[in-house]
Amino acid sequence: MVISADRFLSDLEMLGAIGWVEGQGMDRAAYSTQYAEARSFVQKRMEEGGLATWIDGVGNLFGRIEGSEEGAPAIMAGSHLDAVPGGGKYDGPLGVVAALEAARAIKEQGIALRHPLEVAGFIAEEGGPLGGTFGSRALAGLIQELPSPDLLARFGLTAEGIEASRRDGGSLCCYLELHIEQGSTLERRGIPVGIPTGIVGISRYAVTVEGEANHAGTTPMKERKDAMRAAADLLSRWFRWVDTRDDFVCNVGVLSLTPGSVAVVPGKAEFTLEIRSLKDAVMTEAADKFRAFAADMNRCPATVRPTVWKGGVDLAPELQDAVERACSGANIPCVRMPSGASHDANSMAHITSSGMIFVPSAGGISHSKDEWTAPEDLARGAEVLTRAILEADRLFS
Ligand code: HGY
Ligand code: MN
Ligand code: MN
Repeated sequence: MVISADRFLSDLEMLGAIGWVEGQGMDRAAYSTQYAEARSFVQKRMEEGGLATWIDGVGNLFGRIEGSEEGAPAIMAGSHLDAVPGGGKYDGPLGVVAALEAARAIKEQGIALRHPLEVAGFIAEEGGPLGGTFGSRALAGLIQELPSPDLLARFGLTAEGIEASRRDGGSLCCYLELHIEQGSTLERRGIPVGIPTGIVGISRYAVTVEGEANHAGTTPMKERKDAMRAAADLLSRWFRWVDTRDDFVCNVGVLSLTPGSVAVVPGKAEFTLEIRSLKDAVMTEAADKFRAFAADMNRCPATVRPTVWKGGVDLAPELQDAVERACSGANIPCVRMPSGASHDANSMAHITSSGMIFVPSAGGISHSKDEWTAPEDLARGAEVLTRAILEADRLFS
């Protein structure tokens, strides 16, 4: 092995303890104090490993070791350090700590890289008020619309900081990201490494159903404008249609009622509809179908406001091949597959050749306190990432 598996696993578990709440999972949202503590831990480990470090204008963390070729574009490897509420300890941090271990091992063993190697710990990858993959989208120059002034203030962001975090794609030759699969394909097939060929697109919509708040006891059922019941009716018609398709997935993860009192007929129901597909045209078709259902509401009108659109991306074939060579060099079986989850590699694919590596998720579980991957799978992923970095160093000029 090129890496030190014990050191890598120990760092990953120490990082996983920062923000971990027993019985609940991770509490480490972007820009939280736990996030800052986790980032400081990683930055310190980077510096102990001899990497130069910096934090950019939106809070992304970077570490860097130099290459032998003056002015050569950098290989970047990493992932994100934030977690969904109640999430697991490997979604994101696996890719950051593995990239750090690769850099340390390469430096310690005096392996002469031609290209500089940069380790990225991206911020705000998870869906949230900033739209998800925020840190990597800022780096890739994909933030078309500034967050609102109160969001900027809430997260201590500035327009200047967002602009300053933008990187010229020419300063990179490629990006590699190790990540847990967050699905069950690898486990079911008994294959230890996946090579993603593409990453789904994600679109999200803020849906509002307007009814009329009224007394929950005295208002006759036939006279109610019950926003909750109307939303439930809309969603049951929608999901019946969704079940006739297999080329996209959708989720309603947030729903709120106003005024939200047990004895009041809900006057308003608001929810977030998320649609994902490998094909952007399918996302558009599905959204149009949802809008048609929403337009056909008898007593409680519904509005559908687009809030996020991130198209799907193909991952670089030359990096898929490089990862495959890294696996065969270590006699590790692998399989190419799409990614149903989104990743920072989606942003990075807009400015540089980008590739990913998956390792199995036990039971396919993720975004849950029960997220788990066997230590040998974690270490194997870090080893493949390290070898893929060496392959990339030979591949790119
Ligand atoms: O939601 C996702 O696909 C990713 O885990 N943020
Ligand atoms: Mn992730
Ligand atoms: Mn995630």
